[in-house]
Amino acid sequence: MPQRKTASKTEVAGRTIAVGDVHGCATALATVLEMIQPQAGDTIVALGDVVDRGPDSHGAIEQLLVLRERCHLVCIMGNHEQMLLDAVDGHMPVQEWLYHGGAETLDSYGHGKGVDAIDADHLAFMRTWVDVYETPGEFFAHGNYWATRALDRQPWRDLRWQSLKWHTPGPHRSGKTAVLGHSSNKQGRIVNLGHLVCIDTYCCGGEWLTALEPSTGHVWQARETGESREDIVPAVQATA
Ligand SMILES: [Mn+2]
Repeated sequence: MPQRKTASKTEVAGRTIAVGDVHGCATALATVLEMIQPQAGDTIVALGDVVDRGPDSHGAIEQLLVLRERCHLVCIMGNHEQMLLDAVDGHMPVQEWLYHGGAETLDSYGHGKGVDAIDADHLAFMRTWVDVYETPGEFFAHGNYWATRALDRQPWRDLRWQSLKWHTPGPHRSGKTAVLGHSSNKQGRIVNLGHLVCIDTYCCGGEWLTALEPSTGHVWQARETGESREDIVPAVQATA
C-alpha cells in the first residue's frame, strides 16, 4: 500500500458532507444517508473506520459500493481498514485484528471462514481509499495532522492512529478547517475547536453516527437503533 494518497476538489458544485466512524453500524449509516438524500453533484466523504466493532461491517461496505454509483464518494482509510488489509495481506497477525474489532467484521461476512470470507470486491474497494481529501475550505482525514507540515507531506499512515486525546493540533498552516474522526467522544458530542472538528460521536458504543456539511454546519445524526435527528454544529469550544 502506498504511504500517502491524496485527493482534492477545487470547484465545489453540490454539497460536501463528511460521515464519521461507522464501525459496522449499518443501520445508522442507512438512516443518515436516507436523511441526506445524496444527489449526483454531492460529495460524501467517509472519514474511515467503516469496519470493525459494530454488528454489520459487510452491510456498511455494501452501502458505500451502492452510494459510489449515486454521488461522488471519497473514502478515507482508517486504522481499522488498515488493520483489516494488513491481516489479509499477512502484514499483521489475524488475531491481533480480531482482538481490535475484526471478530465482529468476520462474523458479518460469514461464520467460520476466516479472512477468506471477505468479498474480493470489498477488499479491492478498500485498497482505493485515500489518506486525505481537500476542498477549498477544509481537509478531511482520519485521526490527526501536523499543523506545521503541508498536507501532501504528512505521515498519514502514522497519523491515522493518533488520538486527539494525546495531542490536539493548532490550526493547520493551510488555513483550512480539519474535519476528523477516530477520537471518539464517549458522550456522543461533536468536538468543534473552530480550526478542527471531530465527528466521531461513538455510534458503535450506543451514541450517534454524525454527518456534517462543514460549509453550512448542518448535522445529520442516527443511532444504530434507527433513532435520528438533525441539528447544527455546536458553537466553537476552547478545548477538546
Ligand atoms: Mn480510528
